[in-house]
Amino acid sequence: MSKVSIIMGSKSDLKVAEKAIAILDKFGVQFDINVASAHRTPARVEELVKDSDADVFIAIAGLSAALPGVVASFTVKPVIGVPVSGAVNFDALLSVVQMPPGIPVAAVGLDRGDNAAVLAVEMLSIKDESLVGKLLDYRAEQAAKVLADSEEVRANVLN
Ligand code: RP5
Repeated sequence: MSKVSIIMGSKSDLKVAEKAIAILDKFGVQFDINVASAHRTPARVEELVKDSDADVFIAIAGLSAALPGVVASFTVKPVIGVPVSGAVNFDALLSVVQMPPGIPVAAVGLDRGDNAAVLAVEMLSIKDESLVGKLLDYRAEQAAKVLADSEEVRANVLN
């Protein structure tokens, strides 16, 4: 049983998906992953979304990135859209963010598969208390890294 369904518009989006996978693995959250394109295989997208038992979808796409919005059209579960960077960048970003009223997609930044996964874990933590502690530990890890980085920079620059 998957808690999160990751759908990529193309195999070429895998590097961005891997950032999400690393976070989901870290939190021990089960996921499924597929390649399906809103433009090239729309029926497959519909099938994947309607057959899924996941609680949250992460849809990753570049260029005219219709995928997150199309995924959202087939479910009332939350959909997190990840725009993939390319030659233009605003194409995918605006395609994901500028959804019409009534069919929202929670957009993260360009290539931010990691943030999409953290947001998915935060959503799941509403019903799964065990994830709350893990999220707080993750925040503490990040704070410790900033402090360590500061000490390292000061040691290198001020001596
Ligand atoms: C989008 O077009 C995909 O999500 C990908 O980011 C981009 C390019 O796809 P490929 O030509 O690499 O398959 O649909």
